[in-house]
Order: sequence, then structure tokens, then C-alpha cells
Amino acid sequence: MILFHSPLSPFVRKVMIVLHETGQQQRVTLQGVNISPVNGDDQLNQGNPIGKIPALRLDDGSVLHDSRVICEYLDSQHVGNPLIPREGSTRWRRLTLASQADAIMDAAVATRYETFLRPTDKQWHGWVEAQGEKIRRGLANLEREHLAELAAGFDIAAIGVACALGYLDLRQPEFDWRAQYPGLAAWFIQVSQRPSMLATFPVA
Ligand SMILES: N[C@@H](CCC(=O)N[C@@H](CS)C(=O)NCC(=O)O)C(=O)O
Repeated sequence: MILFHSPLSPFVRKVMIVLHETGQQQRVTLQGVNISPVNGDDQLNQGNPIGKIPALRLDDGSVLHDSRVICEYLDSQHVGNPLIPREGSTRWRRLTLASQADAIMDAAVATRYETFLRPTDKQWHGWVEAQGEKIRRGLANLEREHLAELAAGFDIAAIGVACALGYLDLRQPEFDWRAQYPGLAAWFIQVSQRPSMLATFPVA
């Protein structure tokens, strides 16, 4: 299989961590792409018309996207403990937490595009501030209500939160989230030691 990849994308990192955690790294060849919303990649666009990464080309030539679908596919392809609970209320709770983590990443990626790509005189500070509020509300909720759930196992929800925190460190190092969310900070120290997290650490 071929994974359209960038080492700095938090959504790609999520897929890479799932590959590591399920022992499937060797099944995938990485195809690096350097894209932004205003600078696409023709080969990627052929497989994923939306032009975003990650996208996974299967051996039969079909292409899966987005990261949620790819993670679910990969989780159906191994015999170990599932990273996405298969059924019951746990499934919906964990998927909702995973969605919250994705939304934090969406807000952080959108902030990056607005502040890095958009010409300075066109930047909308109120909009950037509102993205920051989404991130802060999302993290505060995790700190207040979900620390025990995160510590329960490194599944799809925990992987998503770890990728979101790692991306904030990469792109918003001035946002000292550790000071505001000490429970998340302590949890992050632990999960950061996992081989899957070390192997996918984003280096700009
Ligand atoms: N919902 C998507 C989001 C993926 C995403 O936003 N990827 C970014 C890179 S981090 C991207 O491809 N941006 C290019 C674009 O927006 O055109 C997923 O979960 O895979």
C-alpha cells in the first residue's frame, strides 16, 4: 500500500501511529507530498479529489481517505486488540473523543494556514482567536472529564489526543498548554515514550 505522507501532518501521524501500534508499518510505502490548500499535488488529487493527506492507496488501486477511514481500515487488518472498540457504548464514547481530538487538530492546522500562508495584511485575528478558543475548550474538557479514560489504553482516542498535543508543540510552542492542563501534561510525558510516538516525532 502507498500512504501519501508528510512527517509534520498530525493526521498522517495518527495513521503512522496506528500502523506502528498494530505492527503493520512494513505493509506501507510512504509517498512524500508537500502540499497546502493553495498548492496541491496532481497524483494525490487523482486518488483524493479533496487533495488532503493522509490518503492510502490500496493494492487494488483504490484510495481511502480521510484519516478516520484509514485508521478504521487498518484496525480491521490485524489480529491484536482493536484500537477502535467494535461495539457498545464504549465505541461511541471513544469515537467521540477521537473526533474531539481531530477537531483540535483541525483548529490548529487552520490557524497555521491563516498565520503562515495568508498574507499578513489579510489575516483575520478574530478568526484566529476563535480557533484558539476551540482548542482551549477542547483541552479543558479533556483535562476536566477524560483523563482517566485517556489513561485506560492507547486506543484511537488517546492516539488522536497525543497527535493534537504534539502538533501544538510543533506549531504553537508559545501556547504553554502544559501549565494550564497539568493532567494532560503528565499523561503526555508517559505516552510520548511509546515506540510509536518516538518513531513519528515531528521534526520541522
Ligand atoms: N479530516 C482530514 C483532515 C486532513 C488535513 O487537514 N490534512 C492537511 C494536512 S495536516 C492537508 O492535507 N491540507 C491540505 C489542504 O487543506 O488542501 C483527515 O482526518 O485526514
